[in-house]
This record gives sequence, C-alpha cells and structure tokens, in this order.
Amino acid sequence: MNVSILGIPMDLGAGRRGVDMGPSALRNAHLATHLRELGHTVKDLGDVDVALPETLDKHEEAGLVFLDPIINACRDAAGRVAALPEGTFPLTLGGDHSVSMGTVTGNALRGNPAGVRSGLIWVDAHTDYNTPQSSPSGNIHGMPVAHLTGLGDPRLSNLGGGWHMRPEDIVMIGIRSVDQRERALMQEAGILAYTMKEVDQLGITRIVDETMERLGRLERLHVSFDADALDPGLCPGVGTPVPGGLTYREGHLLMELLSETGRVTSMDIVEVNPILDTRNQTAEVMVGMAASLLGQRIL
Ligand code: DIR
Ligand code: MN
Ligand code: MN
Ligand code: MN
Repeated sequence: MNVSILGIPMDLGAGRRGVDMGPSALRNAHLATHLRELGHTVKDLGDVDVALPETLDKHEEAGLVFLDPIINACRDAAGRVAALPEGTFPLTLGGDHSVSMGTVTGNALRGNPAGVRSGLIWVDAHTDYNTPQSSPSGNIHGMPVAHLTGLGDPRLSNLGGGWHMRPEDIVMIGIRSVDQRERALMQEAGILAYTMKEVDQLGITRIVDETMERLGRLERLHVSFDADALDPGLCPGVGTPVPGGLTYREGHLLMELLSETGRVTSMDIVEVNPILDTRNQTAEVMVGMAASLLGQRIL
C-alpha cells in the first residue's frame, strides 16, 4: 500500500506545551522504517505550517483558545489530505487532537463526493465532545468530535463546507473521562461509546464485532488514536493522563482486528508529548499501534 505521512505539529489546542513535537518523536521512533518493513511504500510529506504560541497573543474568543491559528492549520491539513490520490493511506501525526477536525474532514472529502459516508473510530480516554459552551477549559482539543458533527462554533464546524460526520457513524473506544455538560451532549447525540468498563466486561473482540456491525457498510473508516487511550503506565507522554487505560495487548488487538476488516482507509496518531515522556516510549508504542493497523493489506 502507499502510505503518506503528514505531520501537524500543533499544540495550540492543548492546555500543556509539547505535543507540537509529536511528529518529530514519531519519526524518531522509526515510523517510516517500520512501515516499509511491512512492505508498504511510504512517502513522508513533511509538516503542515502551524503558528507557534510564542508568536501569538494568547487570546480566548467565545470560549475558544487560539481559534484562528487552529482553523488555519486544520484547513491546511484538510486540503493536503483531500488532495492525496485515491488508494493512498494517509497517516497523519499530531499535534493535539484538534488536528483531527482537519484530517477527518480531508479524508471524508478526499477524491470527491459529498455522497460518500465515512465512519470514525475514536480511540481515546476522552470523548472530545465539548462545545465552547460546555468546555471547562476552552481547550479546542476537547472539542473536535462535537465540531465534526456540526455542533459548536460554526467557524470550526464548517471546515468541510456543508459536510458533517453523522453521530451514528462514530464509535468511541477507551473512554474514562467525560465532563459533566459534555456527557449530556454525548447522550443527546447518541454516539456509541465503549467505556473502559465495557472494555473490561465485553473485551476488545466483541467491541470490534459490534463496531463493524454499526460501521461495516460505510465506504471509508478513519481511526483517530489519542495516545492517552492507552494506560499512562505504558504511555506517560500525554498531557491529560487518566489511569486505567487500554493495555499494550488491548491496543494491539484492537488495531489487529481493525486491520483484518480491511475497511480502515486512514489514521491519526495524536497527543504524543515528548516533553512529558520517558525516553520516547510513548512514540515507540504508538508507532507499534500504527504498524499493527497497517500489518496487512488494507486497500
Ligand atoms: C477535557 C480534556 N475534557 C477538556 N480533554 C482532553 O478540556 O475538554 N481530550 N484531554 O483529549
Ligand atoms: Mn524502532
Ligand atoms: Mn483526544
Ligand atoms: Mn484524550
């Protein structure tokens, strides 16, 4: 398969500095080499330009911190991804999770057509379903899924023109931290979310089976993998660690089973923060997750 790597070195959406170095950390963990060893043709497209917070006034507008530069980076990322040829697998590297407003939009609109329905598998400790009104922090990385479904601030929810992700086409896995008002928005939207309790009770195999029952007929599936979904003992290099996360094997089994479906057409790796990490361990683990997802032919 042709895999195109694109970095979005942005930490404007997170409360702590350092996730802007995520793409470097992942490249230093030999991402491209590992994928080539699996037989893929890998092209690194470099990084999208992202403003540095030091060059900006920290301003909050309507409950959104660093709105304008985040819109610019997401729009660029969406354009770069959407322009990739059909049959290419975009592997996008964050950056904080707000980058996924751009990557998910770009992947959904790639090659075409408003008519194509895309599914989204959101692997995260958090649901990232805040709006500017519900967010306790104003940090946009807690808001990407809400904006992808059309909620929140129209400047962020209209990155794809009139396109929005349908809530019924989203499945979340690994959830264990949801803000009070965010919970109400999630329930209203009816998004299928597997909390850690369900991971414990049902196991990853059954969760993937049910996920494919829900999403298996869609033309494209995007996996957005936040490193904080994994247990902080395994992935300490994240800005908002929550105990009790996915184990190494649960993460790999999830990727392996999704790989076997042959339906996943793109992936993000986000929230890797080398400043908070131990000897680049989090990047190494996340490179392994990408390698498992791309461990056999998908397209
Ligand atoms: C929190 C943290 N729910 C917020 N969100 C994070 O600020 O909205 N998402 N860390 O990955
Ligand atoms: Mn290695
Ligand atoms: Mn996230
Ligand atoms: Mn998270």
